[in-house]
Amino acid sequence: MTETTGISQNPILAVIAAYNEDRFIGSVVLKTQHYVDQVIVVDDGSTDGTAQIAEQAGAIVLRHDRNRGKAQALNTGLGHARRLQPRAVVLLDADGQHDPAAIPALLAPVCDGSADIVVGSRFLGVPSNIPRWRVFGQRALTAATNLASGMPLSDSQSGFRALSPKAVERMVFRPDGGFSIESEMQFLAHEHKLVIREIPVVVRYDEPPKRNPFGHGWQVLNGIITLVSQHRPLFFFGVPGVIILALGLALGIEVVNRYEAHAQLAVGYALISVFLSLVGIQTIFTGIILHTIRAFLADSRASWGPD
Ligand SMILES: Nc1nc2c(ncn2[C@@H]2O[C@H](COP(=O)(O)OP(=O)(O)OP(=O)(O)O)[C@@H](O)[C@H]2O)c(=O)[nH]1
Ligand SMILES: [Mg+2]
Repeated sequence: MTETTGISQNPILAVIAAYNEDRFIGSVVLKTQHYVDQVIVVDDGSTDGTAQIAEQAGAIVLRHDRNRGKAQALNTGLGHARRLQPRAVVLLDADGQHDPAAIPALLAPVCDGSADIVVGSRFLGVPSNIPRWRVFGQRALTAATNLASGMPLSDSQSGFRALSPKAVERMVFRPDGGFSIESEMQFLAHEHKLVIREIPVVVRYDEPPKRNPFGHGWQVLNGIITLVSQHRPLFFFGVPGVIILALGLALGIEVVNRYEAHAQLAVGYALISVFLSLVGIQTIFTGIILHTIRAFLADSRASWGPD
């Protein structure tokens, strides 16, 4: 038994980040409790009755004094979960879009040790009532995350997931990560060589979107760009560097061809060619240096940190 909760050792936990979800949180907690040992709700500075209702429904409620965003809410929730040494953690949304009845299927690969992260995918052949334009946005963000992280999934933006203890240990998000945390998980999984599997889930889209979807999409995309610059600097700097260098060299070849044809040096083109080539080389080297520093830091962390 763990002293803090009175629940059996290595419990299965659910962590739910909630912001002003008093219409749904009660039923989400009650339904989720059927499938896990304990539900943890992180109330992120809600101004409605979210915290009280979640507590009455039987959840452990952790409260932020003000709205800090989903990334910090999940850091708080997973931090608490870690102290309870769970054998698995389920993440789901507080607004009733995820069906808790899918939790056993989501947990199965984690509990049998075949996956560290199981993602409930909306795009594996089981249709949900998702508006088409939202599917387009979700697929675009998935394509960007897959390309940037180097780890392909059919649905990178699903918040319905199960995590193994190893994944729970590794999932510490950038505090300003906001709604790009699902993408960040993909980067962290790639970096820490975690095994990800997907299973099909059905989600409900009965309500209109709560936030401007374009603003939301832009925020996630911005997050992905920051993530790729931090997690994969060689890719982030190397690809544009090679393109700029190739442009510079192509222009250089053109300058040489013109000189051979007209015995006259195209000074302007020659200067642009040299400039582009230098910028390209500089950018590639920036990527190589940052990549090397990152690898060095990762090595020293690995030799000092847990496994
Ligand atoms: N901690 C925290 N959680 C939030 C915040 N905004 C939303 N959430 C929670 O994050 C989950 C997903 O947020 P939603 O607003 O439903 O995002 P979505 O599902 O992509 O968009 P919708 O289709 O509009 O529902 C829900 O459980 C929300 O309560 C926030 O500012 N902080
Ligand atoms: Mg939602």
